[in-house]
Amino acid sequence: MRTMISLALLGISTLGIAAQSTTVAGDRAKDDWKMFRSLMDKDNNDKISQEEVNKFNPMPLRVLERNFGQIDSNQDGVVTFQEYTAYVQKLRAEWENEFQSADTNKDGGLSKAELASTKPGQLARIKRQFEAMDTNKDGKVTMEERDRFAPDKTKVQKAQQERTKGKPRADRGAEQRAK
Ligand SMILES: [Ca+2]
Ligand SMILES: [Ca+2]
Ligand SMILES: [Ca+2]
Repeated sequence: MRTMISLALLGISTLGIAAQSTTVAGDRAKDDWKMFRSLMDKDNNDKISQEEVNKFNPMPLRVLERNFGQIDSNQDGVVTFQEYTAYVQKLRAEWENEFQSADTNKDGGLSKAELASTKPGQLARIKRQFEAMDTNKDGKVTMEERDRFAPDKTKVQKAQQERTKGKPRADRGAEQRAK
């Protein structure tokens, strides 16, 4: 009799856990879905296509997440559009300065030789994707070429997957941080 009761109790509690995890999963999925829809569902049809996922650029979100304190320039705990705009403009100005000081012969473009004499972390994307960015193949990347450049995300992701394949997780973290 006692065994039956405890079995019955066990049954109830297992059911309880199952029901709970279903609810948790359901809630999480609902939250995630809301986010996907607001960020990616461009044609607003309550479906997310592979193309919509590929087109989504998570970079601004990461910038906001990582630099919230800096972007919130008046330190009132909220970021406004004005604060965000000011931050993006500041970043751009810094980047343009970097570009211009790297352009030692002042011809408006960066050659491989000019890039080679900058610090490793500077203008990293141009260094990494020089050939693809130099669309007119004149051996230098201009600001305009860099601005127009939109990498094929699926190719970039594939390349990243190839590079991280078989590596232990710790290494991967280090690589991410080094970027
Ligand atoms: Ca603020
Ligand atoms: Ca130059
Ligand atoms: Ca060029």
